[in-house]
Amino acid sequence: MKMNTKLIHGGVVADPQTGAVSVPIYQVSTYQQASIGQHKGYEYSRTGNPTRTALEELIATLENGKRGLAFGSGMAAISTVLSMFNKGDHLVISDDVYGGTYRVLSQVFSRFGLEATFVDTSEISYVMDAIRENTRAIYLETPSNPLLKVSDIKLISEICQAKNLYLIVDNTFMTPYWQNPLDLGADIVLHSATKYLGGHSDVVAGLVVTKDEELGERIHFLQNSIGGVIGPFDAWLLIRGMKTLGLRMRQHEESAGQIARYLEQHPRVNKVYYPGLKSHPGHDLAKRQARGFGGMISFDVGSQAKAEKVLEQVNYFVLAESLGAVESIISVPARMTHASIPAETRAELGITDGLIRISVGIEDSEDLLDDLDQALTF
Ligand code: P1T
Repeated sequence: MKMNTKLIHGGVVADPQTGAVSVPIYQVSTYQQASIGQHKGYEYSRTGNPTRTALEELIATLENGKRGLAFGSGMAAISTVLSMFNKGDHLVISDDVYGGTYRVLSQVFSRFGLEATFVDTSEISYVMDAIRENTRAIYLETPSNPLLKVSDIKLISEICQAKNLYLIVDNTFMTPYWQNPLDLGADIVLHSATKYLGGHSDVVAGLVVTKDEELGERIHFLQNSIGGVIGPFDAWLLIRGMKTLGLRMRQHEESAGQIARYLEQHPRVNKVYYPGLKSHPGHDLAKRQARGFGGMISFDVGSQAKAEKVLEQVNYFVLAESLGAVESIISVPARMTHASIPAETRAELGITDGLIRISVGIEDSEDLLDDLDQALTF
């Protein structure tokens, strides 16, 4: 099955009871047992729910993995995966990750003794140097949020294999439509499904896919123990959204390419970060390991005041947190999604106060270009 066919048919079969083509929303918390322990595969909806199962099978198919698991948010998915580790374990993680991932590691899991070193994982020597005796996993976000740095999944997976480490990849920006980290050697892939997978700014959700059953069982144990599961209605909304992922991703990318090229030659823009640009240091690697470049662009206009001016002047770009929706979204990461990263660290990373991040929607690209053109007049 090819990708667009998988999006329609993967994991989602007609309801055996009625033949309903759309997976029913099993809005139920518990299931009748014929006698103790005798049930039809479901006993309690934290442990499993048929609507959730359809979604979990769909994402496992899309990511070429063995087991899919669905959560109430991307952070619930990430936190559950991080709960695999023990006190005294150590992770090497991309320095340019979503602010919430940085926060949960530096302010929550650190209290339980999980150590983390944040490095630029697009530089392989930094990854090697950060590995310690107690390192258990490498965690990549590629392309990263918000600077779109590209890390070499295959090369890092070889390091992980040699050193017996797990490789975890946050594939939110690419989605399985463009990139399949498990095929490149990762053990676990995770998503904020709130973004492109849902695609319509109407659901908060997270997904995990494991390479093998054993890891899947371990994470299911943690999912059931911790309890951050997705509800049936949100699972259904995601399945519905994901059917059009291919159509949306192609449009996001086509418009993003046009906009990135426009921004690159704009005199008021100091720097553009988009892996699809030949000038991007990760361009060749992105071409090798992914089938597309995605719809996220960051660009630097030089100061907070100038960034604010752009944000005030745009009409079609919605000023908001989040990304990956049909509507274009604009934000200033330093003061929004990445505010929980200390200012000093942000400055070192290049997440300046003048850095603007756009999630290119599926509106007509001419309108988006005109909108940016009239907004870049500070
Ligand atoms: O928001 P939530 O569904 O809990 O997902 C967290 C998350 C995980 N990974 C990546 C790469 C993300 O971008 C996010 C959430 N990001 C935003 C809300 C944002 O605007 O960047």
